[in-house]
Amino acid sequence: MAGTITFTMIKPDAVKNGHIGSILKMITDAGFRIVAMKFTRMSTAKAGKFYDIHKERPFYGELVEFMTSGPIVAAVLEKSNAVEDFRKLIGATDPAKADEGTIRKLFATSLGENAVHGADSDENALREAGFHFATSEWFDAQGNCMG
Ligand code: 3AN
Repeated sequence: MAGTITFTMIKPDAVKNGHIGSILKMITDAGFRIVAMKFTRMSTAKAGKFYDIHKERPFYGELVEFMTSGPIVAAVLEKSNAVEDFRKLIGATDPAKADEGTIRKLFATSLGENAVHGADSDENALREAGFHFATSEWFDAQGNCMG
Protein backbone atom coordinates (compact mmCIF):
# COMPACT_ATOMS: atom_id res chain seq x y z
CA MET A 1 0.00 0.00 0.00
CA ALA A 2 1.23 3.49 -0.83
CA GLY A 3 2.34 5.53 2.15
CA THR A 4 0.63 8.59 3.57
CA ILE A 5 3.73 10.74 4.09
CA THR A 6 5.76 12.84 1.68
CA PHE A 7 8.48 15.44 2.08
CA THR A 8 8.76 18.79 0.29
CA MET A 9 10.94 21.87 0.17
CA ILE A 10 9.96 25.24 -1.26
CA LYS A 11 13.29 26.09 -2.89
CA PRO A 12 15.29 29.37 -2.64
CA ASP A 13 14.03 30.69 -6.02
CA ALA A 14 10.36 30.43 -5.00
CA VAL A 15 11.10 31.89 -1.56
CA LYS A 16 12.97 34.85 -3.12
CA ASN A 17 10.19 35.42 -5.65
CA GLY A 18 7.56 35.64 -2.91
CA HIS A 19 5.68 32.41 -3.67
CA ILE A 20 5.66 30.70 -0.24
CA GLY A 21 2.04 31.61 0.50
CA SER A 22 0.68 30.68 -2.94
CA ILE A 23 2.51 27.35 -2.95
CA LEU A 24 1.39 26.41 0.58
CA LYS A 25 -2.20 27.28 -0.41
CA MET A 26 -2.01 24.97 -3.43
CA ILE A 27 -0.62 22.20 -1.23
CA THR A 28 -3.31 22.47 1.46
CA ASP A 29 -6.10 23.03 -1.11
CA ALA A 30 -5.01 19.73 -2.72
CA GLY A 31 -5.76 17.96 0.56
CA PHE A 32 -2.33 17.64 2.11
CA ARG A 33 -2.08 18.14 5.88
CA ILE A 34 1.05 19.81 7.24
CA VAL A 35 2.64 17.43 9.76
CA ALA A 36 5.89 19.39 10.29
CA MET A 37 7.26 22.61 8.81
CA LYS A 38 10.22 25.00 9.14
CA PHE A 39 11.86 28.00 7.45
CA THR A 40 15.57 27.31 7.34
CA ARG A 41 18.75 27.64 5.29
CA MET A 42 20.78 24.51 4.54
CA SER A 43 24.53 24.43 5.03
CA THR A 44 26.68 23.20 2.15
CA ALA A 45 27.43 20.03 4.12
CA LYS A 46 23.74 19.35 4.75
CA ALA A 47 22.67 20.01 1.15
CA GLY A 48 25.57 17.89 -0.10
CA LYS A 49 24.36 14.99 2.02
CA PHE A 50 20.70 15.53 1.11
CA TYR A 51 21.53 15.26 -2.62
CA ASP A 52 24.08 12.47 -2.14
CA ILE A 53 22.23 10.33 -4.74
CA HIS A 54 23.08 12.93 -7.43
CA LYS A 55 26.79 13.14 -6.48
CA GLU A 56 28.00 11.76 -9.81
CA ARG A 57 25.66 13.93 -11.92
CA PRO A 58 27.18 16.96 -13.72
CA PHE A 59 24.71 19.36 -12.06
CA TYR A 60 25.48 18.26 -8.46
CA GLY A 61 27.73 21.25 -7.57
CA GLU A 62 25.30 23.73 -9.10
CA LEU A 63 22.38 22.07 -7.28
CA VAL A 64 24.08 22.25 -3.87
CA GLU A 65 25.11 25.87 -4.50
CA PHE A 66 21.56 26.82 -5.48
CA MET A 67 19.89 25.00 -2.58
CA THR A 68 22.16 26.81 -0.08
CA SER A 69 21.78 30.23 -1.75
CA GLY A 70 18.90 31.30 0.53
CA PRO A 71 16.27 30.03 2.94
CA ILE A 72 13.85 27.24 2.10
CA VAL A 73 10.60 25.97 3.60
CA ALA A 74 10.86 22.29 4.53
CA ALA A 75 7.71 20.33 5.32
CA VAL A 76 6.38 16.86 6.01
CA LEU A 77 2.95 16.34 4.43
CA GLU A 78 0.22 13.75 4.95
CA LYS A 79 -2.42 12.48 2.54
CA SER A 80 -3.44 9.13 1.10
CA ASN A 81 -1.09 8.18 -1.76
CA ALA A 82 1.08 11.14 -0.68
CA VAL A 83 4.23 10.69 -2.80
CA GLU A 84 2.48 10.09 -6.13
CA ASP A 85 -0.24 12.73 -5.61
CA PHE A 86 2.34 15.33 -4.60
CA ARG A 87 4.53 14.59 -7.67
CA LYS A 88 1.40 15.15 -9.78
CA LEU A 89 0.69 18.46 -8.03
CA ILE A 90 4.24 19.78 -8.60
CA GLY A 91 4.61 18.60 -12.21
CA ALA A 92 7.67 17.53 -14.23
CA THR A 93 11.23 18.39 -13.11
CA ASP A 94 11.60 20.65 -16.16
CA PRO A 95 8.95 23.40 -15.87
CA ALA A 96 8.76 23.63 -19.67
CA LYS A 97 7.43 20.05 -19.62
CA ALA A 98 5.19 20.46 -16.55
CA ASP A 99 1.40 20.23 -17.00
CA GLU A 100 -0.73 23.38 -16.84
CA GLY A 101 -1.84 24.21 -13.32
CA THR A 102 1.06 22.43 -11.61
CA ILE A 103 3.25 24.24 -9.07
CA ARG A 104 6.34 24.05 -11.28
CA LYS A 105 4.45 25.27 -14.35
CA LEU A 106 3.24 28.28 -12.35
CA PHE A 107 6.31 29.14 -10.28
CA ALA A 108 9.50 27.44 -11.54
CA THR A 109 11.96 29.38 -13.65
CA SER A 110 14.21 26.62 -15.03
CA LEU A 111 15.19 22.96 -14.79
CA GLY A 112 17.71 23.75 -12.04
CA GLU A 113 15.64 26.36 -10.21
CA ASN A 114 12.34 24.56 -10.16
CA ALA A 115 10.54 26.04 -7.14
CA VAL A 116 9.76 22.87 -5.18
CA HIS A 117 11.11 19.48 -4.23
CA GLY A 118 8.94 16.41 -3.79
CA ALA A 119 10.19 13.05 -2.52
CA ASP A 120 10.14 10.36 -5.23
CA SER A 121 9.39 7.28 -3.07
CA ASP A 122 7.94 6.39 0.34
CA GLU A 123 11.40 5.34 1.48
CA ASN A 124 13.02 8.63 0.40
CA ALA A 125 10.15 10.65 1.91
CA LEU A 126 10.93 9.20 5.33
CA ARG A 127 14.70 9.53 4.86
CA GLU A 128 14.36 13.17 3.78
CA ALA A 129 11.84 14.01 6.52
CA GLY A 130 14.23 12.53 9.08
CA PHE A 131 16.99 14.67 7.65
CA HIS A 132 15.16 17.89 8.56
CA PHE A 133 12.88 16.97 11.48
CA ALA A 134 12.98 15.10 14.79
CA THR A 135 9.77 13.15 15.46
CA SER A 136 9.16 15.62 18.32
CA GLU A 137 8.49 18.21 15.58
CA TRP A 138 5.72 16.11 13.95
CA PHE A 139 2.07 16.76 14.87
CA ASP A 140 -0.96 14.54 14.30
CA ALA A 141 -4.35 15.73 13.02
CA GLN A 142 -5.45 16.50 16.61
CA GLY A 143 -2.42 18.74 17.12
CA ASN A 144 -0.60 16.28 19.36
CA CYS A 145 3.15 15.92 19.14
CA MET A 146 4.06 12.58 17.52
CA GLY A 147 7.54 12.29 19.07
P1 3AN B 1 12.89 15.89 -9.08
O1 3AN B 1 13.18 17.06 -8.19
O2 3AN B 1 11.80 16.15 -10.06
O3 3AN B 1 12.73 14.60 -8.33
P2 3AN B 1 15.57 14.94 -9.72
O4 3AN B 1 15.53 14.14 -8.44
O5 3AN B 1 15.94 14.25 -10.98
O6 3AN B 1 14.19 15.70 -9.98
O7 3AN B 1 16.60 16.13 -9.54
C1 3AN B 1 16.76 16.78 -8.31
C2 3AN B 1 16.98 18.25 -8.57
O8 3AN B 1 18.18 18.43 -9.33
C3 3AN B 1 15.88 18.90 -9.43
N1 3AN B 1 14.76 19.33 -8.65
C4 3AN B 1 16.62 20.03 -10.09
O9 3AN B 1 16.66 21.17 -9.24
C5 3AN B 1 18.02 19.49 -10.25
N2 3AN B 1 18.26 18.96 -11.59
C6 3AN B 1 17.79 17.80 -12.10
N3 3AN B 1 18.20 17.63 -13.38
C7 3AN B 1 18.96 18.72 -13.67
C8 3AN B 1 19.68 19.15 -14.82
N4 3AN B 1 19.72 18.40 -15.93
N5 3AN B 1 20.33 20.34 -14.76
C9 3AN B 1 20.32 21.08 -13.62
N6 3AN B 1 19.66 20.73 -12.50
C10 3AN B 1 18.98 19.57 -12.52
